[in-house]
Parts: sequence; C-alpha cells; structure tokens
Amino acid sequence: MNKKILTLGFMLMAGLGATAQVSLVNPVPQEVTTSSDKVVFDAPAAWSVNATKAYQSGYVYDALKTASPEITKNAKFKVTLGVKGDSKVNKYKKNIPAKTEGYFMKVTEKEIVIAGNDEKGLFYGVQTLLGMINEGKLEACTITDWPDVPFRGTVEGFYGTPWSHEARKSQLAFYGRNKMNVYIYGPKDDPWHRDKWREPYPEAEANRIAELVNVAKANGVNFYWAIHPGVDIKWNDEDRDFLMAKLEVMYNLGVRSFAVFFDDIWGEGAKADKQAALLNYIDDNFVQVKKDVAPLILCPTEYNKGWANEEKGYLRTLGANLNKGIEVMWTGNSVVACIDKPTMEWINERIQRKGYIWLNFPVNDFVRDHILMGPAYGNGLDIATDVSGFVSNPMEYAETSKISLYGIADYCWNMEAYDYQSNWEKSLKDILPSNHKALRTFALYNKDLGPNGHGFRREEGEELKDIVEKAIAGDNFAVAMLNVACCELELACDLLLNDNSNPQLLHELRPWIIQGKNLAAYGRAVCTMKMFAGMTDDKAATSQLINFENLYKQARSLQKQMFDLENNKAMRHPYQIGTKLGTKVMLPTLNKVFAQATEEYNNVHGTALNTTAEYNPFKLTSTVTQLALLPVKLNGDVVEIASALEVINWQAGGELLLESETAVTFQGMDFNFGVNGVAKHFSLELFVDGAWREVSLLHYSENDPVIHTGNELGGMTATKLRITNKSGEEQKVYFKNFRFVRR
Ligand code: 14T
Repeated sequence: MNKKILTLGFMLMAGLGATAQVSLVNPVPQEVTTSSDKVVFDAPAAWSVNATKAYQSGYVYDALKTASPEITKNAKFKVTLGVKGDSKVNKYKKNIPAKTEGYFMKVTEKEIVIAGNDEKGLFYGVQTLLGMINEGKLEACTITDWPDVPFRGTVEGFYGTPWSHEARKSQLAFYGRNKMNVYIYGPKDDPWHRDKWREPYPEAEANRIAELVNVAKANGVNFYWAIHPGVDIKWNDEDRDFLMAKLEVMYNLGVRSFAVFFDDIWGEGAKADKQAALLNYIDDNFVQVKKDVAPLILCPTEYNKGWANEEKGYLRTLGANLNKGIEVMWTGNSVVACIDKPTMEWINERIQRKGYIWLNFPVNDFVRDHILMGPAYGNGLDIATDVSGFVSNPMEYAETSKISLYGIADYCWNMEAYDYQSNWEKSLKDILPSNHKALRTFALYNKDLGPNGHGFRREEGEELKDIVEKAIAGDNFAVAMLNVACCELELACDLLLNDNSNPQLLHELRPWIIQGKNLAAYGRAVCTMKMFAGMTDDKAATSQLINFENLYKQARSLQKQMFDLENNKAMRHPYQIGTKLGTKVMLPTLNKVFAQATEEYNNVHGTALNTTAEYNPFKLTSTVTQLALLPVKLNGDVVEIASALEVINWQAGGELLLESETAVTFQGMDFNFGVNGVAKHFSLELFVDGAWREVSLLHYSENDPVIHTGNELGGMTATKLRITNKSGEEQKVYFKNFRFVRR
C-alpha cells in the first residue's frame, strides 16, 4: 500500500477524532490502518503475555511491565510478543517490514500482537503500545512501522553546566519512549571528556557512567562516550596509547560505542591526515578487535561548510583516508543551520559517505539569555536517505529541551509525515500534561534566539502579527487584544509557578517565567497607557490612581524591573547571562506602543515625557561631539560602548563621561582606539567616594593598540568614569571599542 496515502489518512483521522489513541503515539507511525467505524475501547485491567522464553524477561518485557494493565498468567486478553522467525509470530511473518528496528503490530478487542523485525523493533512496538494506552484506551488497528534514519538522538555537546545524572537518566527514558537510539556523551565542560582526556574518571563519576550505560540499554539507546583530545594532543605513540587506554577504561565501564571530537580547536590537533590515522588506528586495534563495539563517530574540525577550506582539502582527506564505516559528523552550511538536500549532497561527496548530522538546535549556549521552547522545523523532509544519523545538540536545560527533541524524534522516524506544528502541540501535552495550555502560552514567547553571531533565528509571535499591525496603526481594539495576550501570558506564568508536577522543568524555566510576569505587567501598563493617552478631560487624572502619568511611571518601573531581574545573579542559572523573552514580536511591539502613547500624550498635554522605552542605567555624555551619541550596551556583566565607524577628532581636553545610576564595582576594563601607543595621551578617572581618582593606562606591547588599565582598577567602586585627552593637542583615533566587566 502507498505509504503517503496512509500517512495522510492517518493525520486526517488524528485531527478529527480526539479519541483516536494511535494519534497519541510519537513518532507518527509509518503505516496505520483502522477500521472505518473506529473501535476505541478501554484497556483491559490485566493481560497475559504470550512469548517464547527469550521475551519473558529482558528490556522489552520490562518496558511492557510499565503499562497500566498488569501482566498475569491467566488473563484472557493476550499480548503476543515475538521477533521474525519466532513460532509465536509465525502467522505474521509476511506483515513484518524488512527494515532494521521495524515491527508489525495488530490490536483487536481480544488481543495484541507485536512482531519485531528484530529485538529493537519489538521494543519499539511495545513503545507504540505504551504511547497508545497512555490515557487508558486502546484502538483497534494494525501498524507497520520502521525508522527512516538509522541513528537518531542527541549529542550532549554544549558548553555550560553538563546535565545532571538524574536529568540524563530521564532523557534516556524519554529517548526510549520516542524511539531515539543514540545518546552521545560529550559535554564540553566535563573535564574528563576534554581537558583531562588522558585521565580516567574518578570512582564516583565512573560509577555514574556505568549506570548510564545500563539505563541506556534498558531504553534501547546506544550510549556513545566521546573523547575530545584535540586541545593538546601530540601525534605521537605516547598520546595515542593514552587515548587507547582511556577507551579501554571506558569499555570496562560498559561503554560499547565511541566518538572522537575535534571541534573548536586549531593548530596541531586539527590535521586531517593525523585525525584520520588516529581514528583508523582505533578502528583497527580496538573496534574491530573487540567485536562488540559500534562503528566510530568522528566530529571533524571543519564541521560545517562555512569553515571548510576547499584548497587545503581537509574534508576530502578525511573522506579518502578514513576507514569505511567510520561516521563523520556535520552541522550543515554553518555552525547553526537547518539541513537540506544540497547540504547533504555537498558534504557526502567530500567525505565519501553519508554525513552524520549534528544539529545545533535547541542548544542555547551562544544565546544564554534565551530559553528555546519552540518546535523543531526547517530541516528538509527529503533527506532520510542522505544521512547516516541525525542527532540534536540540546540546551543545558535538559527537561525543557524535550519539547524540541520530541520533534526531532518524530522527524527522524517518519520524515515525510513530519508536521512540526502538531508535533509541538503534542510535545507540550507530553511534557506537562497537567498544565499544557499554560506551557504552550508561555512557550509562544520563547521560540526565537534573538540576534546572535550565527544568524540563526526562529519564528515567534506569528499568532500576534495581525493584532500587532493594527495596534501600531492606532486601532484601539487591537490594543485591547494585545492586552488580552498579556493577561494570558501572566496567567500562564502564574499557573506554571503553581505547578509541581514537573519540578525539573519549572526549575529550568523559573527565571524566564518571572521575567514573563514582568513582560506581561509591562504590556498591560502600556496597553492601558494607549487607552488613556488621547483623553483630554482630566477626569481620569485627578482623584484616581489610574491616570496616564502613573501608568507611564508603572511602565518605566517595569522596564527597570525587567532590567534588574536580568542583572540579578541570584535570579539566574550559573552560566545564564540574562533573561529575555518575547523579544521578536511582543516586546518590540509594546515598546512601540509605549512610545506612541507617550508621544500622543505629550502632544495633547504639552508634556515632554521621554519616549524611549529601553531602560539603561548607564548614561554617556561627551564634549567630543562624535562620541556623544554612542549607545551603551549591556550584556550581563559586560558594559560596552558601541564602536564609532569613523575617525574621531578628539580635541585637547575633550572628555567622555559615563555615569551609572548605581555604584559599579569594577572587575576589569580594556579599550581600543585603533592607534598604537596612544595610552599616554589619555587619562582615565573614576569617581570614588566623592572624588576623582586616576587609574593608570598602558599597552601590553608596542604594536598592540588595546589599552589596558592598571591592576588597581580591580575592586574599585564608582558611580562614574571619564576619559580625557590630556595630551594638550587633538588626537585622531578610532573608537573601536570600550568595555568593562563589573562584579
Ligand atoms: F562539534 C560541533 F559540531 C559543534 O557544534 N561544536 C560546538 C558545540 O559544542 C556548541 O554547543 C555549538 C553551539 O554553540 O557550536 C560549537 O561551538 C562553537 C561554535 C562556534 F562557532 C564555539 C565557538 C564558536 F565560535
């Protein structure tokens, strides 16, 4: 039968019948048939298992045990389990898809048969059953199912706090449920993965890894342990033997799958021929010798097209030299990118094998002020046969990452049928059933990454587009609708804060939820401002607390509260640099409405209230006209003055003054005027305890224009600083950058 038609029919059904139990299953199965009169029935209270000895215990059986019906010997309702070739499922041998990890399954009101093409297929059949029975119901159907991509899962490969042991175990169970079979362990900040790659794990860590290997097994997941030796590897026998010894240690902990990462390094470690020779050596002397070890995975140094140096031919060298069977990872056309057909054609031709995709989504280690709760979309739906594997690099927020991973799992299993929107809706229910609507509302504001160095953006606020356009055009009904959206966001935040069904999720989201409340309150103030702005009578202005100017003050207060929350370390996770949400549509819209309402009020009342919405505790002024308007940017604890794009004529005695609303304790500072040796022409002074105090300036070398401060700066606390041209004559400089870090 035609796969496409079946899948489409299935999706239609899923949309219509809320009771369709098969529609609860993630990933979407390849082929499903249900009878036209749709038989949905209560799951039995107990069932008996009909299986050969081999499947009356083990991980498949254990998975089945987690279902609500109890397994009892004499229960009438029968669950037959078997793998191709078993007498128990002989009757169905023609129905079993000849696909790795595939299975056939039949559900009737009397019995269930699950026939795997292999043991993993059988396991996945059981997972489908578990997914279906989630709400206590079963649906008569037959399912023929298999994965499109052979290796599907995640690579814990981000910078930042590595996942906790508990989080990892929870992930592995999640992968099992969602039919992902790979977990690559490679957190950048695990010392024994990278910096101390030569050393064995201390006992406690080693035990944890051994446990993870077992948990992975129980969930049908291959645990890959990755080593990252490129930082300081020397291409000699000694280091090679260190590496082999470490692999041996990991093997003895139970690890049977390995990866070697050479990403984000340069110099000696980055040589293609050396890397290939090392991998081949491991392959020949370890993988092939052990016989029970999975094919090696290599993460190359040039892991994306943007970094590929065609002339030097790094990738082609790997392609030609690496043993057949060694997998090569690839992030796409850039570090953070979606994958499509041309991407795969480009890389596969060079590495002479199918690329193994490392998708840098939903990882947020380069946009740590955002948390990503959006759907996984944008990857080609036609690349199933072009990839050997497809793994996602998630966020250090393990539980929140499940939203996107739920999509990755579905995408990898059944690509053509992948519908990211409906998958996303399902994922929210899966992750927080008790409050999925609140989670959904909140997630709407946490999809985009904001501007970032990789230029990777996500859609956000599409559902607001209509209202936003009208609100900005001055339609007050639309402003009222915007207000409703803010009320809804606030409601969502409060419901979430009161939910204790998934403490880990709430712990991860907490800073953003609190900020969400601020954003919502700001939005309500702004929308109400807009309502009041044009009123000419002073009815509202006299006795009542609610009047335009108070709303204006409230909005200002909330701008500051948002800022303060961002900069309050106690309200952030360790590596988090800020707390932003709704930055693509909601916040900019509110800022526009704020400005419009204020302007309107100013016009009607002849006032001069400031219309700029962004709160900034730093104020720059300068007698050097070209510097006077440079914006001051804040990024966590880094305060920066934007660079000027022209030559600055800094007159004698001209000064730049930076004032802060609150006292700043300095950690360090440097700036760059783009000219060697000019430090001596300028003075830096801090205003400490009511007096100006000079801080020394110096260059570290003659031909380095960067100006550094003397050590006395560290720990000084001041409310303002100034830089003055003390040379007695005009200085021509480039104001390339100025920044300091505060404590
Ligand atoms: F191995 C790679 F495929 C890879 O993506 N490496 C890192 C990864 O650990 C990190 O999580 C990800 C997202 O930030 O990007 C890579 O790390 C980078 C990429 C850069 F372009 C680190 C610094 C960069 F400048």
